[in-house]
Amino acid sequence: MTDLRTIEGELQPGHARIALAVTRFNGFITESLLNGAVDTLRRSGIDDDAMTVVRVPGCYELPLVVDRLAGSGSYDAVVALGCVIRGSTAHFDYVAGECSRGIGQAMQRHGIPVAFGVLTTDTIEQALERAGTKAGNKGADAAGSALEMISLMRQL
Ligand code: INI
Repeated sequence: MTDLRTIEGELQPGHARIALAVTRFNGFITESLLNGAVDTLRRSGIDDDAMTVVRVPGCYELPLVVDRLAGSGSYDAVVALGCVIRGSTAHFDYVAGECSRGIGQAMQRHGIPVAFGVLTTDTIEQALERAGTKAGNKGADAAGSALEMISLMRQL
């Protein structure tokens, strides 16, 4: 470590309003991502009444909804949760590509943190591993990133 002046976010930013946009597609995975995210937020002191869950058909629709939430002025951060699993066609590439591109654009357009809790995997097994089993819970990780970014942005 250095003695340089350093600014960094913390995981307990105090009061914060958070929207969680979660896809119904691959719901057996995304519900676990949502549970992980909510658990992390609660354990970091976020009240249930400061959280809003918004259900979205699939990852292709996430950017529009995230953009609306991020621009509403009602939230300090948005957590986007979804799961795209590769099939035998190019569909995966279109859905996953538009989803990540659009979510990134929404964050930059509105200037509030949007956490990317979207799994993009080759197999169902890889998705399960990242939804609360042996590779952790990427929904929980995304919620942690949102909290850290809220705290960081308040200092910058
Ligand atoms: N949506 C997902 O969230 N994950 C997927 O894996 C997926 N696949 O593979 O098709 C998926 N497709 C639906 C898409 O997001 C839209 O909801 C649909 O095309 C209607 O616009």
